[in-house]
Amino acid sequence: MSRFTVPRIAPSEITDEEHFWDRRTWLATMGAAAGALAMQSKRLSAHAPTRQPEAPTPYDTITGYNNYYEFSTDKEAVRELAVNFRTTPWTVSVEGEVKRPKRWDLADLLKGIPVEERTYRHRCVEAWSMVVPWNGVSLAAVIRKLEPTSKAKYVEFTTLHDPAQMPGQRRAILQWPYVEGLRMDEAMHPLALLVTGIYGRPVPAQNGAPLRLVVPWKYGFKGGKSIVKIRFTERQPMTTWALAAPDEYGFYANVNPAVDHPRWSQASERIIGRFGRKATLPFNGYAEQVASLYSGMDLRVNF
Ligand SMILES: Nc1nc2c(c(=O)[nH]1)N[C@H]1C(S)=C(S)[C@@H](COP(=O)(O)O)O[C@H]1N2
Ligand SMILES: [Mo]
Repeated sequence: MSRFTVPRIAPSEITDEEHFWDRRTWLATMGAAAGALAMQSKRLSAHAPTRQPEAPTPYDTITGYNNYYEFSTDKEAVRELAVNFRTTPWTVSVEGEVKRPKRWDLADLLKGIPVEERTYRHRCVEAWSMVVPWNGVSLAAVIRKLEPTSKAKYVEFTTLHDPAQMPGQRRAILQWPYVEGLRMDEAMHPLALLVTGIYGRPVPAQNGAPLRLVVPWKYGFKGGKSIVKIRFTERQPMTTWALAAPDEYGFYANVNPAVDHPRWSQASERIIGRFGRKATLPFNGYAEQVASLYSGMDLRVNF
């Protein structure tokens, strides 16, 4: 099997986090133009949003404070426990309502799809947030390549199950393997990403190497890590957190300051690596781009 190398930008293009801000424009909240993202990033910078850009969280913080229960429920222990995680070779099995079910080598799955840079706000349901410069491919582009059938209404993402490598899986803290899911129109939204990198470096194991989902208008738990299976379904998939605590973690999980978690408020958030709190925005600040996906839905019921 071929050794998978994470698509990367040229070394000359890699900036350290201190210089990152000088060279980049804020790509996360480009309003109506979101669909065009990376290809037009130069041109769009002339139309930069009026909102104050938020500085990206330092690399060390993003990669040292992780929810990844397959390794540990202690966020600061995951990095150390994941150092030897093997990501090569890596295959992704594509199943269900799709033209050609197939087990893809990761490199082949992503082949021909440009790796983009998207700095997104990242909001955990535990009321903390970060700002992460991700590198990844448009999930919509991957789905178009896979050609789901007309019956496909949802897409399900499954994380690796390997208790030998993942000590957290030796205990039944959650039902393994970890599963997440999106409605097809959510998955096709141009903001949804399959992430392969952070700050221009390959995504580390603790953040979901070699391939993880990122859906910036939803709570972080929708972003399944280390994905080995993508399955298209007619029915709404049963997802790990909804199964573990249906009253606390719904299928939709859109960031919503008006709907509190049963055990705490969602009105504000602690910014990891900084002092103080800030008000949480509807859809994590991406309402302009995504609110129409939910028109006619009661988001208090569909939380
Ligand atoms: N497989 C798997 N994916 C997961 C989780 C997990 O425990 N296992 N935690 C989720 C939660 S609650 C959050 S907030 C994000 C954290 O991603 P990060 O470590 O890159 O910040 O990953 C999500 N994806
Ligand atoms: Mo989370």
